[in-house]
Amino acid sequence: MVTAGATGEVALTENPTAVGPTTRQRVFSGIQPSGNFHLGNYLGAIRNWVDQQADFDNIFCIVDLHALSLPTTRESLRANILGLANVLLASGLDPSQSIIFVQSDVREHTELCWLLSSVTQYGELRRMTQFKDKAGGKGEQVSAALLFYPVLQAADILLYDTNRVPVGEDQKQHIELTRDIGARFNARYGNTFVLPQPDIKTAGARVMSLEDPTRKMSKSDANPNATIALTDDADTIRRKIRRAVTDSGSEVLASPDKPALTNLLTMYSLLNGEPISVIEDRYVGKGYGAFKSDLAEVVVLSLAPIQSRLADLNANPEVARAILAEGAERARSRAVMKMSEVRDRMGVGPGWRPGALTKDDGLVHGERRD
Ligand code: AQP
Repeated sequence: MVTAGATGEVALTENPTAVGPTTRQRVFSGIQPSGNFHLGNYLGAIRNWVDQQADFDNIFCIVDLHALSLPTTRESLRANILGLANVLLASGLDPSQSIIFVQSDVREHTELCWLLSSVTQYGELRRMTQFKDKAGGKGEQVSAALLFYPVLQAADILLYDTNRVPVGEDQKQHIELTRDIGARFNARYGNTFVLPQPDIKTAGARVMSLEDPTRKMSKSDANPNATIALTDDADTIRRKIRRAVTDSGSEVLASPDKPALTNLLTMYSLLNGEPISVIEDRYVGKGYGAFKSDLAEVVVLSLAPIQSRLADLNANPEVARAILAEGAERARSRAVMKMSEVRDRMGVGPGWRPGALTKDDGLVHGERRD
């Protein structure tokens, strides 16, 4: 169904009851506080969130529960949560336009995850590429959370009647699974969830490792030279780009047989706004050295303002703490309403008791949470 929104935008929703004609489209996306945020996270996700936040009703979530799917410690998780909040704010997320909160502050995510597991197939989870990649070689030793991760992700998204999920290419399969889970629930229990669309930009959707252009740039890569961290200083960025692998030959061209150069040219183009063809023309006959050294300066200059704001925010952690606390309140008020509807549809919750109050009476979890 297609509806025109109050601000003139076109809303595409498959659950007409959940998003009305005067509502802006809802955007939800999450990011794990699992280490060093890199240029792939920025170009594939965060920058797109910032660029389009004025157009949508946005919810951005620091998904700490997802980060538990790989080994971590209490101290590093806490530090990473605050560090990530500061990265998001320094990159331009604006709490007056977007709800920014920590997943574990809204317990409805985990409750919905369990309820959705009843309409999720084990085979679907086992086939997820990210599970196979991250579990690779570890056999039976990986955490069950790694397998279950996409169900929690489906809960994160469906809980907020999300229309669009801006993500990098690596998350496309998980969003498709979210739609399958939501559709199965709707078929069994009646129209409850909006089925979201992935919002994947053509450029930057998959920034590749500097060490191996067949693998995506990833926080959990053991080799720090494979990624450009958003916190890398200028000399580190220059060194990493200088030693980044290149393809055979010496022409600066983006083509399928030049995956390393294609990756570097894409970064250059996304950061300075020039089309790849213009950049290719500039380096005809100049070789990889000149191109890499200019690319390093483009990256350094692009990250400098973010790093300067990040330094201020890191020195004032109370700013992010207050924003996250307020974001959790706003997210919770929406999640509570939705969970009340979901429990009622499924027949769990207080509805079985004679004379029990219903969601319309404001009763949730057997207690009032207004
Ligand atoms: N290399 C990438 N290129 C483009 N987009 C990327 N994203 C991640 N890597 C790239 C996008 O960043 C958002 C947040 O990702 P995440 O933290 O939830 O987890 P991830 O996708 O698993 O990212 P990482 O960096 O690989 O983290 P680890 O190693 O901890 O798993 C998502 O929108 C993702 O698409």
